Amino acid sequence: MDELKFLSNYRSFFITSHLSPDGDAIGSEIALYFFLKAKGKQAVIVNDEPVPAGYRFLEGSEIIQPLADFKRRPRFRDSFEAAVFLECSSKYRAGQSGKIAEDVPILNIDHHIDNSLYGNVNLVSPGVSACGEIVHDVIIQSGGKITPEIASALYTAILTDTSAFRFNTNAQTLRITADLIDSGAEPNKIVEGVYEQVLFATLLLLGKVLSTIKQTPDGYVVYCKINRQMYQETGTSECDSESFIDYLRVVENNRVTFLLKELPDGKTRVNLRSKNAYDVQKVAAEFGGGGHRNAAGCTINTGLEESERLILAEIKKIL
Ligand SMILES: [Mn+2]
Repeated sequence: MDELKFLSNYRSFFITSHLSPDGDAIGSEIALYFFLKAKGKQAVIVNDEPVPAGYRFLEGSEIIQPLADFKRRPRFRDSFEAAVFLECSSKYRAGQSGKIAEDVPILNIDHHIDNSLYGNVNLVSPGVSACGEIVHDVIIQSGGKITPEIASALYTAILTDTSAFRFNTNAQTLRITADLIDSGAEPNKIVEGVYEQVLFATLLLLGKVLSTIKQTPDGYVVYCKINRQMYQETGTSECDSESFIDYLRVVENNRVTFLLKELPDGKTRVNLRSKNAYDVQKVAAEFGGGGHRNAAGCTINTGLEESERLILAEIKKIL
């Protein structure tokens, strides 16, 4: 198998993932890192941004270097022979960290349906719940051992990408998850680490955001907006609102939910979720974004109000 050959052939690896890293990005990176180290390889994990607070409880999260730190190393460009991009549908998703690894052979491991197959080796499985599932399979197929640290990292990846096993979950997802528990992942500890360390200020922000909730007259579309003032008033930032979309998904009879976030440059970030066959990836793609059928995102070059109008018009086409 090409990906196994890739990981055996080179001695030193640059591991990275997408901007605004989530649990799948961080968990997959850490698991791959420990696996490569156990094989006697050199590896670094470099992301543009620091590890979000919710994943710092994971063993191995301290290894992840912000790009600025990595660049301070002497001859940092010569410190790796190959790169592994995790969870990046295009190499641009990895931001500046991805640029550093452009000239070395790339292994692209992902589960996004719109992956552009930019790697020298591409391991893309759109059907699986999380990139962490693919990393799990790679480790098993290489005869590697799932240590407790790897198990915890992969459990976190799958837990978060399925919103705690609420969607994208099938029997194989749960079989892998069961294996991870057998290998030392502690579900209670991980749930507490990921979901139950919410800052008080984040709930203050949630209160403001939920007060903007709207639905279309047919009830099919439910959405909220976040403006810059809400962050300022509560002392929070974008990353604190990551899970807010999940609160909208529970509204009865909804087909599509979205969250509009005003960015510092006045553009609007849109997080989209949908039920069943309603394909929000198509909606996101209209604005140059991407993702999966039931979870996607894009950035629109206008303010909140105009973006609301534009996105509602596109959603109408898929209902
Ligand atoms: Mn993912």
